[in-house]
Amino acid sequence: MEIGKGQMKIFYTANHQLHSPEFEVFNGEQVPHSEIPSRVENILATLREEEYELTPVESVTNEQELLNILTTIHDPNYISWLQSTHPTEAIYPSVFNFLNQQLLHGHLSIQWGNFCTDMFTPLLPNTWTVALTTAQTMYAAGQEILNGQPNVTVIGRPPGHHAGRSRIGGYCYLNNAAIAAQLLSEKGTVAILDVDYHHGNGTQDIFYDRADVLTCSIHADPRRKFPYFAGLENETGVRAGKKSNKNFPLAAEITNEQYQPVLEEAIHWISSHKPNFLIISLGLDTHESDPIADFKLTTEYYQKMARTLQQLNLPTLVVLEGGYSTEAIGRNMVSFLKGFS
Ligand code: OKP
Ligand code: ZN
Repeated sequence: MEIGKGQMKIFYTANHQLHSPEFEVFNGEQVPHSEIPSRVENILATLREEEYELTPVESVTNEQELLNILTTIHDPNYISWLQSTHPTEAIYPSVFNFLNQQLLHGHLSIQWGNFCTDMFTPLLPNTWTVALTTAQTMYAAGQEILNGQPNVTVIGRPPGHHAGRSRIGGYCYLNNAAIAAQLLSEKGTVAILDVDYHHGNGTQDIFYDRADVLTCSIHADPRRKFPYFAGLENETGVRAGKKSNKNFPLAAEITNEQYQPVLEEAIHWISSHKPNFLIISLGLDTHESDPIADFKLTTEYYQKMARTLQQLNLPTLVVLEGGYSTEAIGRNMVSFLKGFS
């Protein structure tokens, strides 16, 4: 057994393949969707080859508790609409709501535009079922942490960090990291560090006015990359959450050597707030081979990244966000997990 395997419990969603978007719309054109089942299948196959023990979460066993958490972190109107709407085909938004009214009427492509911010995030017949299973997996992972397991990883889809309180997008529907953060926040202060290539705007939005959940994101500068409308340094939180958000926007083609000091600065910022729990939004789209991103991190670097995160010496819950090289994603995940000891 590899060092660290016993210290790390790994959960995965058993039904993720039921959510399989075919295309996204960019500038009026249909392009193949990036957030596809083979991402997670590649990770699971590689982990099995490496003899990691994997625990599937098959069904939703805490639905009421989950809904309580989901309606705390998200707009209850969004959650009840998502739960009760049963599309029979893929729904893409046609018109976006730009005010705060909750007028829900018309074709589902109009209703979806009430909650959705882009044309990359279709609502599919099984989206709710799969997203809720991933939510259950996050709940189970959070409970493991509360029961004293030092490190837990969740391999699931769809990702969550672009899902905000009442506006979602970027392939995300329910904010997975926020689900665990909300659960853990009942027992202490939580820090969420988002190392996905893209800014974690949804996570930032949900906790922007709260001091009990710190949010920190290292990402491509939004002046040139998705989500475009958030992720600058001057977004630091409001009201009770003043100074509880920290953003590190970065230039293109960042290397291991350039990334490492930024990661250390992020860790320093987190440790100065003395949190009790750490959640890592792990996007593997920072890898040099990623087809939609342009950082230059190497497979070996993820091990160093994990070791660096361990300097915080906190119970740690890792959740998969992005990562679109369906060849390299499994190796990158194994490299990251090897950094835990
Ligand atoms: C989700 B996650 C490429 C456009 C991509 C959406 C990116 C969503 C990233 N055709 N735009 O943070 O990895
Ligand atoms: Zn990403």
